[in-house]
Amino acid sequence: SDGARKIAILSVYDKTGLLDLAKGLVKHNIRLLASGGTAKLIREGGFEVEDVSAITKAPEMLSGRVKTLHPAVHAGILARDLASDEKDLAEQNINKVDYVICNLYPFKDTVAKINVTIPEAVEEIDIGGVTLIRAAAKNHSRVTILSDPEDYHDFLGELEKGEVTDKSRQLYALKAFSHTADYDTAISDFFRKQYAGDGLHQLSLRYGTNPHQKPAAAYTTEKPLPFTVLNGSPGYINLLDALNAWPLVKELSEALNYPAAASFKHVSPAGAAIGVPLNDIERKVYMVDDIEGLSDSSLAQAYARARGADRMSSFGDIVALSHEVDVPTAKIISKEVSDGIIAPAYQQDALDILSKKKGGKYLVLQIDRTYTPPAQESRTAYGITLTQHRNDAMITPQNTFNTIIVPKDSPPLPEPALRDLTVATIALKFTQSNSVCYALNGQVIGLGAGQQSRIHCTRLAGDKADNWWMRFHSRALNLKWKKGTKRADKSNAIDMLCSGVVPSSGVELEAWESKFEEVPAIFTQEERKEWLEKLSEVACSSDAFFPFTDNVFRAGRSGVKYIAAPTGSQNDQPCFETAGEMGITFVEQHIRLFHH
Ligand code: 93A
Repeated sequence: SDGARKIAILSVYDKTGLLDLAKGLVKHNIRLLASGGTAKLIREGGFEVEDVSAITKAPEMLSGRVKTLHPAVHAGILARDLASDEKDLAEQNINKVDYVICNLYPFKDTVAKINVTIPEAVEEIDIGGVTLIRAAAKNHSRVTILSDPEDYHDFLGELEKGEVTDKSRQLYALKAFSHTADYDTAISDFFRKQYAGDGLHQLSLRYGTNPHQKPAAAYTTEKPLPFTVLNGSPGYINLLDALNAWPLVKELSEALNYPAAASFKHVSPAGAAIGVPLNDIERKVYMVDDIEGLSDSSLAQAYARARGADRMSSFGDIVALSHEVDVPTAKIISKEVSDGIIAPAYQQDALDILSKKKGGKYLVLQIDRTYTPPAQESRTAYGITLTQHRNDAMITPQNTFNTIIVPKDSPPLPEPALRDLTVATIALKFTQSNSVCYALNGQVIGLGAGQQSRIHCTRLAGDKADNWWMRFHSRALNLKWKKGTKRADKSNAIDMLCSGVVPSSGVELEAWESKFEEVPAIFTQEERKEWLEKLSEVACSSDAFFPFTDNVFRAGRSGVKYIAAPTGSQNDQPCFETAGEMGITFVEQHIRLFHH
């Protein structure tokens, strides 16, 4: 036998560089075995090569579906330098294979063609090649696997020097494993589209972030999608909103043992709340005083609060609710401009109300409340895959806010403060960073999201909290609207009044005034100051430490009495001292909560 001669098996679809490689192998007295087309080309190039069938003693069959699939090939590749393996080979008269050169049928190119049929795609599913590659890569401690023609040159260089190093075989194996993984992903992607049907494992989306970003889809690989579409059809940003809003309300509801709601826009909450009962003034400010059955629905009150926090930002929101959606909640939503909803269940009557919204196109998603995402999450940015452990740190009133730094020897936080810090902090966990959130009465009252500097978050959130509170001023409560003024126009006009941006003259003033039967006086500086001083007991949370004392000062101006923030800034001490001087309780929150 010529057992001493090393053996290479070649089976390549892409025949680039094949002859140069064959030449190099032959030069080193390596015995070449190749599948049909590969052997033919090498032979025509003038190099000595045998057909794989020389060792399998079986012809290629089924029009090429079985070429290299044979124990003579795979035992030869997989055998280790073990006595028992040697014995097995000897009994079957099989020689060890030392080099495998293989690349696969062009499945990706084939399915990229328009109108490709399933039988055409099926024929491009490489079986024997993948098996060659996997077997050789598995046994890389002995076998070299070349799956990329670009590696031939360096490989021949190594052969020339003597032997292929362990390191090279490892890297070739790694490339081989990545190659087959990528190949299998392409196959499963194709069949998911063909067979999964819309909704089970994948969902076609109208478009991506923008209308020109097509095609777009959402999918899972192993388990089915954890939500179903009960009405409408989701867009890409709708899903980003829904899949951030749902875990927020789930966590909030579990942390505080209350139904919870969130109102999302552009992947950050505009509001989030638990169902603390509403008083009459709140009902009016949140425009829900006409909702039947509101007092009996904690969930409806949670949404009224979430939507009421920042009505401007909530325009066209994605709603998330922690509990089964009832009729009062659906009625509130039906009056608002909203894009969609995600919840674990719907009462039939509530679903009927929602399904009529937006001319029947209102998006209604039902999420499996038992769904837990995998621990590891990945995404790509500019073609690069980034992967990390999911942020599964839980924020709870019991465990998160125990380290009170200021005042010294402070008693434990009062229940409402603990509740509101929990609301603010869980909201931040699902808000684009940087972020700062103010909360009161079990709801967000001001949230500053996505600012590059912390003080801008603190100001933005503070200004929103101020604006929210101005809406409770008797003047804002008793506006005389012109008949037919729409809800959204009312919210816009109130926002201008409350944030003090009504111009003193011109068409913009006229436009604003046209909404009223009786034009309200704008707030003077003094009126504003006097009213804002009444805002107190506010909780404020920050997704990372305060770099400067300006944040503490700004928070204090909007009635903040409790601050929770991570520490670690050079200015921690001055921040603590400032809080102490302002009568603010400063709680160390140990987990940084950036979110992107
Ligand atoms: O249809 S296969 O999955 N059956 C096989 O046994 C097999 N062995 C190698 N295709 C198989 N191959 C593939 O054939 C290789 O991955 C390579 O892409 C191609 C090379 O065929 P040929 O040498 O006939 O050009």
